[in-house]
Amino acid sequence: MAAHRRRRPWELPESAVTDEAVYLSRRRFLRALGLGGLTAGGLAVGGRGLLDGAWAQDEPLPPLAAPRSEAHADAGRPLTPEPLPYRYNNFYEFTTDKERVWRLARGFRLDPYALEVDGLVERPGALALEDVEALGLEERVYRFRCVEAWAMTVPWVGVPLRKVLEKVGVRPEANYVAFTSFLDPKQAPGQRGGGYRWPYYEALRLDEAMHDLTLVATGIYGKRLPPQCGAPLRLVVPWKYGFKGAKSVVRIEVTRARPRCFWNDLHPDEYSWSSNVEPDVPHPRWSQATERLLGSGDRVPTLPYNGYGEQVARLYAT
Ligand SMILES: Nc1nc2c(c(=O)[nH]1)N[C@H]1C(S)=C(S)[C@@H](COP(=O)(O)O)O[C@H]1N2
Ligand SMILES: [Mo]
Repeated sequence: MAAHRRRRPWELPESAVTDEAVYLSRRRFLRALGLGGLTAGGLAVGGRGLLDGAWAQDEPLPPLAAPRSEAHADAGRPLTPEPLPYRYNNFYEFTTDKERVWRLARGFRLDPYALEVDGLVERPGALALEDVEALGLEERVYRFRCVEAWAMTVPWVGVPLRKVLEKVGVRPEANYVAFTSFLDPKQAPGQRGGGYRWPYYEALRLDEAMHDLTLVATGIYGKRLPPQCGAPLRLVVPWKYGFKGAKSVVRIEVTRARPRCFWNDLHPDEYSWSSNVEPDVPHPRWSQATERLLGSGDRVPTLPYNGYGEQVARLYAT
């Protein structure tokens, strides 16, 4: 078992989790860009274009075009301005400081990459990224809700996980699907200490994994995922808290017994195994009734199942 941590880094003042010099220079950098208030819940940025200076520092991302799914063309909210989801990340393999992930993940590559799919399947094996994408890439705009109460709306490019599972053939005795992220301490400074048990691991029930909304994403905003967003392939489960969406996944295992999950193992009292978005169920240390939009900084009500209840509530009907 990983060491228990009583407080999560996100409740600490930023200066406590960030080298002071870096912290101060970042403040100056953001001030120079005209970015005033950083809030606990997210970057409160007034409008588009403010991050253009920082945006220019990204490595160019190869285009990844896909037809936009009509059913998922509109998530009922404006899209989060493109640079922001590349500048504010949770990816503890690199750092717990959301605003520094992009810098530390720059140049991160899993090469060669293969997605191992095994366990209770008819045809276990390794899939290349192209094998996954050949199953039919589409673009879908989804709302995204982190358990820390910040939220964004982004166009993912990906394939329903169901298509991957159908390709390998799920055996009848299967009940769950487990996801394992990469392990490479040479590239990921956060994996060289910190008391967490790497690699990151997550899981879904089989019916959740087979649900049409559940995506494996290889792109965002019509381009390949940047490293900080979970390149080359991540999971997206829009009705659950963001941490269920494992990044940089290298293995999918279909199982009979219920797999363990990273955050649920660390703090079962704070992060339930299923972690559906439930505005009426407060986190022990904060309310989940509202969320702060990355970009505008507006606080808006959180919806049951993150607004996807019509599609998924039947999975949980007793
Ligand atoms: N491997 C891995 N996957 C992860 C995480 C992580 O630290 N490591 N963080 C999770 C959390 S808490 C969130 S909110 C989302 C953040 O995705 P984003 O940075 O692209 O917004 O990734 C999830 N997947
Ligand atoms: Mo999160």
